Amino acid sequence: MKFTKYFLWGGSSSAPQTEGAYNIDGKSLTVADLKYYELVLDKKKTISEIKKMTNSKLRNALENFNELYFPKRLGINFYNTYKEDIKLLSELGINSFRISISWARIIPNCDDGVVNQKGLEFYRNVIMEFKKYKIEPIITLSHFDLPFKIVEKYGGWKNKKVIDLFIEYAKVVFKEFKNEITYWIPFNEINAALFSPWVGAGLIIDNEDNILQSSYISLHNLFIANSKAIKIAKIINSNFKIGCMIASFPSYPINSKPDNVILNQKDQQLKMYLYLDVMCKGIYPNYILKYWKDNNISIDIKDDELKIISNNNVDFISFSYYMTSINSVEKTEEVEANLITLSKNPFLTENDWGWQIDPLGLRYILNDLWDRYNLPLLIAENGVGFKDDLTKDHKVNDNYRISYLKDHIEQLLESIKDGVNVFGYLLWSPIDSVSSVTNEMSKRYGLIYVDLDDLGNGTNKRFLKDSYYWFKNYISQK
Ligand code: BGP
Repeated sequence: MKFTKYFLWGGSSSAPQTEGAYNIDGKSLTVADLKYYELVLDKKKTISEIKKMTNSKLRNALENFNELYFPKRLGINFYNTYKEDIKLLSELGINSFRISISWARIIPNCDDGVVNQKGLEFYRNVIMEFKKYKIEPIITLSHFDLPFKIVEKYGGWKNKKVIDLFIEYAKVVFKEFKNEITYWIPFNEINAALFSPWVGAGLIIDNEDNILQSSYISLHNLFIANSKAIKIAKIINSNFKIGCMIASFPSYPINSKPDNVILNQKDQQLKMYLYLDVMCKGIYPNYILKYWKDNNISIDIKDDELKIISNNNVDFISFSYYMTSINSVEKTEEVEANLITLSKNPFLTENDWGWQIDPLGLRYILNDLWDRYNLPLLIAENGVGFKDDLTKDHKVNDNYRISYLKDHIEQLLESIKDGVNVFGYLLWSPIDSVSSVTNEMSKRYGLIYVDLDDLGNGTNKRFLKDSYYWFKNYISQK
């Protein structure tokens, strides 16, 4: 059995992790531009500490604006190298690529309606460059780079006014690219609002009396924005396909003890199903209403907002898949994943960051989501971070990455045989970029090596890893 010729083989990236040029051609600051490289100050910093934004960290970032190192301001300089990079991507043989557009490039002041033509021009050039090679661009409108002005002036996504500001931005982009783009994803990993409130919702942790409540309020506003974006998108072009995107955290009960099984079920509701139930079915399920009540969380949800959510659901589901975890009522060994802390499964191996490798988990989540929602599925991110060694003759022997990808793609194929409707597989990420959470370069996902280190030193040249040749050959036979 083969993949159909329409299957999207591609890659994924984000503006803050690749573009650089953070203050060029009219772009304003984003929440990503204010994350300095904390591991250089303290190697022992945990992911949970790094991902949080506090007032003292923000002050430090603003007061030492030019002294501290902020990796996402440089990215991999894609703003200037996109032509060469897209050429290398085209030679890989892929037919789709997911990029994100930075709101701060399009409407830098966020609330004055002034559209920055240079921002639009950059993305038009990038989109046309992909199209030149017959690579279908897939667009995310917000990938962990909320404009900082939204934080300063409105306090982040917990403020309902942000919904309309986002819709103004979305409208500009939908109209501009109404003939070029089919697939749109309004928000990357929308569940990050709960698990990583700075990048997901623009919340400063110590400004909130009840961060859990503020995160759920923000999430509700994100859901309204998602539905309003769908509504407006379909008016602009009824052929647009709009998808939601979550970070998937599939998990297994540690054993068949009923307490563990029910714990696992509750865990999956809060980590994954809630977001999909709202964006795919248009309802707030009872389990979340009960959870809010039990935890004294009060959210002002208006009837007309529920109506918007219920009337405007997504066309497809996209998700990132990196690892699975387990649930147990007893304490077990843990690992910090990109957004949350997860319990380790003793049957799995792991990468240098302790992220567990579970190809079968991909088949499991694909079947699970298809059975539950019956919507086409797109794997928007899958890959693994490793430390790579560049040899003197500029090669990277990354058999570990090849094994990872091969095993995952085999399970993807199994899920298609199971009857799952999955229409694409996007690698995170074909080209090395700055890590989303830890802001380091040495956590490399690419098939293309970028010669930059954690402090931005290096030639910034690109070199092809062994996995590049392997992947190219592999997909050409699929
Ligand atoms: C997801 C993000 C990506 C990506 C990935 C890997 O949460 O959507 O932007 O970076 O995680 O995480 P990291 O780069 O921190 O290893």
